[in-house]
Amino acid sequence: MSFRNDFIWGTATASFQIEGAWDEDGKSPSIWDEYCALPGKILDRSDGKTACDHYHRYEEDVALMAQHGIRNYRFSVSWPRILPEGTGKVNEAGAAFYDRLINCLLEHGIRPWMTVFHWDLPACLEKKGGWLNDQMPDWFAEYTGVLAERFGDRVKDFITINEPQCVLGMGYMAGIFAPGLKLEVKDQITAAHNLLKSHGRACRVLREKVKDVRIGYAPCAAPAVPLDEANPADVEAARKAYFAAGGDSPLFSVSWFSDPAVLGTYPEDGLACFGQYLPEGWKEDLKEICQPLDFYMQNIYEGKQIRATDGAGNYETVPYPAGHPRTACGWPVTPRALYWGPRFLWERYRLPFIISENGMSCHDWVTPDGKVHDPNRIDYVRQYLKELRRAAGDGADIRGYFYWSLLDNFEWARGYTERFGLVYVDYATQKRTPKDSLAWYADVIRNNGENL
Ligand code: GCO
Repeated sequence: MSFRNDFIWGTATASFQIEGAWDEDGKSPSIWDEYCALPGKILDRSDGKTACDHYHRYEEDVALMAQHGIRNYRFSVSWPRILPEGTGKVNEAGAAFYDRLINCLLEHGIRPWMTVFHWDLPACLEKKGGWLNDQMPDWFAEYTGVLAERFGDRVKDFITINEPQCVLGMGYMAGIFAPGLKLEVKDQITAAHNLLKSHGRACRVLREKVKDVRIGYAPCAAPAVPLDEANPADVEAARKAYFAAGGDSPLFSVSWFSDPAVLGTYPEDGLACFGQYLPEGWKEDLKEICQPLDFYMQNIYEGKQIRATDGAGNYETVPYPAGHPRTACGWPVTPRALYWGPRFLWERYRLPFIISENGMSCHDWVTPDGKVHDPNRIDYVRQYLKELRRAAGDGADIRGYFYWSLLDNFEWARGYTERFGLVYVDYATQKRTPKDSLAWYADVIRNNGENL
């Protein structure tokens, strides 16, 4: 089995994690700028003030992609760089940076994939309530409209929101991501509904303003994987677990954030638990939330093993055994997640599917030969891609794969302690060193995955 001839091979980054220039050329603070300044929030007490200095070094980074045959690049826009007040006046210097970046990508034959929102909300909007404010869909639509008008002549692929589960689950419930809130479930549901309305509004704006636009949406998950693939009960149990939305909160659910956007309904089990908290008129809102999508995407790094416990649809999660392979940040290596996740998602949503993020953190460093040898990353990606290809072979409409990430970068609350990049970044000198995995990935792209 091969990947499609037009398979989309790419790499992904995010504005706050690589750009730096946190207060340059008119950019206002994001919630992550403010969160990093709070004591004890970031593991190594770092911040995104400089990050990979991509704001100034983008040409070098684009050239690295071009030299390795990478033809698709997923990046996000910093909302407070474009609209320092959240809405209203456009910061021309901020818009000019993205013009330069997009033009540079196109000059190198690289297709830009623009993520509208990857967590760096303008702090001034959070001060007005952020996702809890019912005006957020209007603010989000206005921001998206600026991106469409300014860049839609050259950018045709947009992703509305990256990982709604982390935006709200980590930022508004667990309180370990910016802005560090721990809201009650009613407010969680309000925020999630506003986020879904924002997604829908953004889709409509992009359809109206960008000719030939293609729109994606990128939730995340740790897919449920049947312990025994040959046991239909385990497969059914895994499918049920993957789309479950009940329990204490739906903010880490796949279906709570995806069913409304793709199917135009909230999941029944979630409604049974949380429907009481939905705002007046929520059913009507679903018409605005559910907009045509060209791609359903998901960020997948690991999976959880599920076993049926009886014939009545009950199941349990089976922990990985002691010593199971794990990445540098402790995530279990589970290649089958890239078979079962895409397969279950294709069966439920019937949309062309793209892995918007997959990759691993390794304990990388530059060795005396001046190189960075990362055989674990190569083997991880090889194994995961073979499973993704198996899913395609079994009928799922798999369209593409974006490796996370092009560069080592700011890993949110873990600061710079994790290195996910295909390119090593020495943060003291900003020197880039391509890792062995970058040349390997270039070869995979050249052969369209035939040589895995
Ligand atoms: C996410 C984010 C990325 C992370 C990456 C590694 O999926 O959490 O989209 O910004 O850096 O996934 O955790």
